[in-house]
Amino acid sequence: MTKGIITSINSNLYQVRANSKIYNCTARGKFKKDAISPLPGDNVELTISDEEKNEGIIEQILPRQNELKRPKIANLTQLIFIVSMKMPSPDLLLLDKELAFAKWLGINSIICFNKIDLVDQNQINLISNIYKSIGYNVVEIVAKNAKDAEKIIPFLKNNITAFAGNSGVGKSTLTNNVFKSILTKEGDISSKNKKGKNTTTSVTLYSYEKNSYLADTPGFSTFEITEIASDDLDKYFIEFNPYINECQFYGCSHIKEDNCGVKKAVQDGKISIQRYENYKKIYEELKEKEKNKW
Ligand SMILES: Nc1nc2c(ncn2[C@@H]2O[C@H](COP(=O)(O)OP(=O)(O)OP(=O)(O)O)[C@@H](O)[C@H]2O)c(=O)[nH]1
Ligand SMILES: [Mg+2]
Ligand SMILES: [Zn+2]
Repeated sequence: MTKGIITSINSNLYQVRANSKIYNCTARGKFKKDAISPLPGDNVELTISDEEKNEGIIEQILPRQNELKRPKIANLTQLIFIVSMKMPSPDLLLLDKELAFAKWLGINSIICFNKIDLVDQNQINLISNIYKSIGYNVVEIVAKNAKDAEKIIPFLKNNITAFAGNSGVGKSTLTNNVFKSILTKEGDISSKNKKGKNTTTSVTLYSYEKNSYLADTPGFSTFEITEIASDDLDKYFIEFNPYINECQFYGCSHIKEDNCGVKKAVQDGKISIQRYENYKKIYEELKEKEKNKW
C-alpha cells in the first residue's frame, strides 16, 4: 500500500500526491457507508491501479489532526489570513474571528496585509501595529509583485498552510507568485461593489517542497466559530490573558461586569478598542447561537 495526501477533490474524483507525483483516484465505497467524507489534506493509503495512467484507489483515510469547515481542509498546521487594504476593504471582524478560531484549533496564524500599493503607509500602520503589538506575525505585501511573494516563503517550510480570506483579497495571485507559475485562476474585482467574484471554487494543495504544502482556497465572507463556547472566547483573544486575573468576578465576560481587568486595560490603552469591540460582537453572536441551540 502507498501513502499519499489528497490535494484536491472534484465530486467523486480525488487527486492524491504520492511518490512525488499526482494520481487520479476514486474511493472505495466504504467511506460513504461510514459517513467519512475525504478532505483535501487527508493522509490516505492507496492502491495504484495503473502506474502509467497515474490512477489509483483510496483504501483508507488515516486519522486526522484537525478539520476546518472554511476553508474545507484537514491536517493544517498553519493559516495565513489575507486581508486586503482596499478593494475589498479590510474586514477586521472576520480576521479577529479567524484568529480566535486558529488559536482554539491550536494552529499557527500569520496575518498578511495585501494590496498595500493602494493605500498610504499610515493607513496600513494603524491596523498592522495592533496585531504586531499583540505578537502576531504580520507581513505587508503587494501580492501581484512577484518579489513580494518571497516574504511568505520562510513560513512555509515543514508546514501545511492554507490561505484564508474574503473573495478578491489576492489568495490566488499570491499562490501563483509563490510557485512562480500560473497554477490557479486569478479573478477581477467588480467595479460595482469592489468585491471579488469567487473565482476560486475549491481547495487545492500545492506541494512547495518536501513536507511543505500551500493551499489556495475559495474566498468567504462569513465564518462560524460555534465550536467555541462564548465563555471561553476570551482565552482566544490572546492579549486579554494577562488582565483576566484582575477581573473581580470569576467567569467575567468583560462586558457588563464592574471591576473588570480587561475593560480597564482597554481604558488604559493596553488593549485595542477595535479588538475589544470585535470581541463583544463575537461574544454576543456566540451567546445568541447558544440560546437557539436549546
Ligand atoms: N492593486 C493590487 N491588486 C491586487 C494585488 N493582489 C491581487 N490583486 C488583484 O486582485 C484581484 C483578485 O485577486 P485574486 O488573487 O483572484 O483573489 P482571491 O483572493 O483568489 O479571490 P477568490 O478566488 O475569489 O477568493 C485580481 O485582479 C488581482 O490582480 C495587489 O497587491 N495590489
Ligand atoms: Mg482565488
Ligand atoms: Zn473581565
